[in-house]
Amino acid sequence: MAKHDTGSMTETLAQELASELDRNVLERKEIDRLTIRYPALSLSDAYRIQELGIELRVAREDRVVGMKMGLTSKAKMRQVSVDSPIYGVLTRSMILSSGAVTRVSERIHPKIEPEIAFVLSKPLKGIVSADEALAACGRISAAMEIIDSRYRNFEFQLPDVIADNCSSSGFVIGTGIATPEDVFAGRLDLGNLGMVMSVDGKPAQMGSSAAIYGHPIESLRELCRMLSERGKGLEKGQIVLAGGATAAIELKAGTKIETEVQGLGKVSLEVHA
Ligand code: OOG
Ligand code: MG
Repeated sequence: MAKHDTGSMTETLAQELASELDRNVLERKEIDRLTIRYPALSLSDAYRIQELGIELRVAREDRVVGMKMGLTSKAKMRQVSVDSPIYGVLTRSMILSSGAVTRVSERIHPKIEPEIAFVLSKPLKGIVSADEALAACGRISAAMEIIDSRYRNFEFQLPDVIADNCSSSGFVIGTGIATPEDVFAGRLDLGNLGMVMSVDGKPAQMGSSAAIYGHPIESLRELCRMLSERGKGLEKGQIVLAGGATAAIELKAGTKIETEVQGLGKVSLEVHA
């Protein structure tokens, strides 16, 4: 049997905690953060719990479609009092199409945040330059992520949120696209695009793509670096969310949420009870 790096935790306990969190997702139940019960939970343990949780979803016919970076902006780090970038896995069941209806009742205490998405046209792995990372992007789009921590009051420490697949619950990618050529040719200043997330037409959060790790492509490079530490990489066709540019806002029934990113167009969701 393959030997896994499980930090301080046994594989059996990691399995148990992955199943517990998986049930919380399915039953929309919140729990106290794991680090109350297991103060010694390491980052390595946490990524193993995340991995086992994704295996449970895949066993239910779900499929991995990409990765998300989290806590890449100061605004997000401040909101959750955790100050280190993290990554999670995106699966097919999380995909929403732009303009679609999404329901608060399918979740615990959802929030939404403005993001930028990359769809890779080539695999990407290890230590890569900004140009190499950009050249691997088939398209660049406006996006939003719905996050829904399985922890009470959205309160967690770094290992907790990693084990909980970085709070991911759903995401939507806009239909407007730009390409690496737009960036290389100077038509799109990817490192400083205005981003506005509106609720019922009124701006609720405003920021710049510069807030995402200094530049969204730096977030993609950092993801590759972090994945390579665990012997992993990104595959052709995978979607990458670079991380929220602003703090997230509560997802409220009866509202329409829209994000516009300069040069990348709009993306929206209708929120029902
Ligand atoms: C953690 C997930 C952070 C982002 O874009 O920064 C995240 C959380 O805020 O619950 O998705
Ligand atoms: Mg996010």
